[in-house]
Amino acid sequence: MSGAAGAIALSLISHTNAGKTTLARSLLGRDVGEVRDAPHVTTEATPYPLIETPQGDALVLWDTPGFGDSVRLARRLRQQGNPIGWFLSQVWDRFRNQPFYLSQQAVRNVRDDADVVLYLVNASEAPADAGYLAPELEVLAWIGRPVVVLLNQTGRPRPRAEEEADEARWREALRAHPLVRQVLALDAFARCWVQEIVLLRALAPLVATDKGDAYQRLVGAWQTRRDLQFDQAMAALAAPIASAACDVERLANPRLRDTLRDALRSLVAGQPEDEDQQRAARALAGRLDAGLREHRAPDYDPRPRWSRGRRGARTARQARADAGTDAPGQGCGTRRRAVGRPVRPGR
Ligand SMILES: Nc1nc2c(ncn2[C@@H]2O[C@H](COP(=O)(O)OP(=O)(O)O)[C@@H](O)[C@H]2O)c(=O)[nH]1
Ligand SMILES: [Mg+2]
Repeated sequence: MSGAAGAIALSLISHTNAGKTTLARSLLGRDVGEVRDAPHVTTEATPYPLIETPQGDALVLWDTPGFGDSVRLARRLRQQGNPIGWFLSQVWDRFRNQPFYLSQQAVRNVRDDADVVLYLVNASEAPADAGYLAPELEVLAWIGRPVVVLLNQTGRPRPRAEEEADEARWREALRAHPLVRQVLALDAFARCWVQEIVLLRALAPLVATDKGDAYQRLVGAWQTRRDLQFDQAMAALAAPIASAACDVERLANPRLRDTLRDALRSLVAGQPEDEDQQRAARALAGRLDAGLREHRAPDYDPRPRWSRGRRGARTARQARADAGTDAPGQGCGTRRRAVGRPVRPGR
């Protein structure tokens, strides 16, 4: 291993329309490329920086056009002594031979740039129904980069046992392909952010030894970034909730002031609630809602913190101060408002 700065590239590959660009957007936290439910929407391989370190390391995510017409592609390649060399040397017409033209871009990207291939499959279908699977893995095997299969389109989170059964089914179906080193669930829509670090750690043994130190630094930087985002999100939630806990809404009839809790119980029991209490509850809920929107976490800045100068040194508290909001716990009383008719003294 070496301590020198390193660049590591992950290539998103799949059959066209499996969700590569969507997953790239989830991982990058911004809208890149074009997403559409149609084949061949992405037409070129594009690199996006995922994370960098102060030492100059860079982790890059490539979004690619992926494969089209895979069965015919593998059949044509099988006829060649040097399938990948032959395929890349051909000039495919961009319009008449679009699936081959775009597959060529994906193949070139894997051969020239990828350290590890992230190969997506549409896990809403059974492995046996995925006719593209065997030919595409055959093409990837000819290139020879390590492959991690990501189960995409898994749908809403389900009981863990069901998800594990799905993973086991795909692992079994992929057992015959030694280039597949891992099978992990990572749905672009339903994924939990904790899964990202699981994925990055799973890639560590697949990265070339001379890039190992750089990769470890990048994984550490990713974890730090996510921890910071988590803290910001918690602070953004805590402040308005603390304000709401101390908020007051005065009722028009002071005799009812102390009966709000009883009224809510009545409501649960199906009895009509007092109109003024309803108004008060709506006002409190409205202010909590406005507070949550107002206190939202500062927009995420994808640049590494060390490269952001003074702005990068902002803490969550400063960010809230910039937005003119209170830190959690400091809002009690300061944002208290009395809406509605004032209470007369002595009542
Ligand atoms: N349900 C579901 N749909 C997805 C997911 N990922 C992508 N899609 C949909 O699949 C279609 C193709 O996605 P896209 O990212 O353009 O695929 P690409 O051709 O592989 O880049 C779009 O309609 C996406 O909304 C996913 O994780 N779950
Ligand atoms: Mg795409």
